[in-house]
Amino acid sequence: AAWERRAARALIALEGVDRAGKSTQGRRLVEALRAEGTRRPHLLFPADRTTEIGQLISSYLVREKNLEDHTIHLLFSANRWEHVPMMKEKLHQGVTIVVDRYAFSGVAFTSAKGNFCLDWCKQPDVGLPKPDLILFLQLSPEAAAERGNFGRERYETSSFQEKVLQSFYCLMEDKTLNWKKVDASKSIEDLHREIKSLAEETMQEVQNKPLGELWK
Ligand code: NYM
Ligand code: MG
Repeated sequence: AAWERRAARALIALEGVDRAGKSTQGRRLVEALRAEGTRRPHLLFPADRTTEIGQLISSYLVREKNLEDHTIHLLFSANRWEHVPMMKEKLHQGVTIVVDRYAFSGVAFTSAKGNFCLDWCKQPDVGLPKPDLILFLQLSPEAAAERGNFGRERYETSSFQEKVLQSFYCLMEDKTLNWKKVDASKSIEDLHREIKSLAEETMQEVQNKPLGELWK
């Protein structure tokens, strides 16, 4: 419908290895957009640990529970899909959504385990709302490890994160998606300014475009 296309919405995903600053930057971006009068910008964590599926994921990450590798992959995807009706409703109302991780984390982390092809990893997330902008917060695994709190959860080792980074680079070769790399070693403030201007640029551009479907 015409009203859907007129809505000034954008779906913006923040991606990167652990400790790159995605959550900090996500919060800062939503606060800044809100302060400048953007209508109800919304921050979402698709690795939302509060739902029933999210609680299973959480107990896996903190090593309370072991789950088979395909199973945990599908649970992460299910955790995104359970948010889709709400996301679509908001986007159609013209609300901008910032997601702290998305399907790209799903693919990058599972495929880093080896024995998984990228294509299998992508399938469960095919058809999700397509981000208008994917901000890749680039930080070396060594620099990430120095930021503290590293090594408590599953996946938090430099050697695994290095493999995750390689998987992200494969995903970034897809030119049908709007990837923008940003240098996450910068100060929080400088990085915030860069991210905010990229987000605002995207919000201007997508004003009249319909919502796309990921990897379709
Ligand atoms: N993670 C996150 C996955 O393995 N697959 C996914 O689909 C998503 C969204 O969960 N190490 C991993 C990456 C992180 C961990 O995420 C928890 P966060 O954003 O650090 O809470
Ligand atoms: Mg984490």
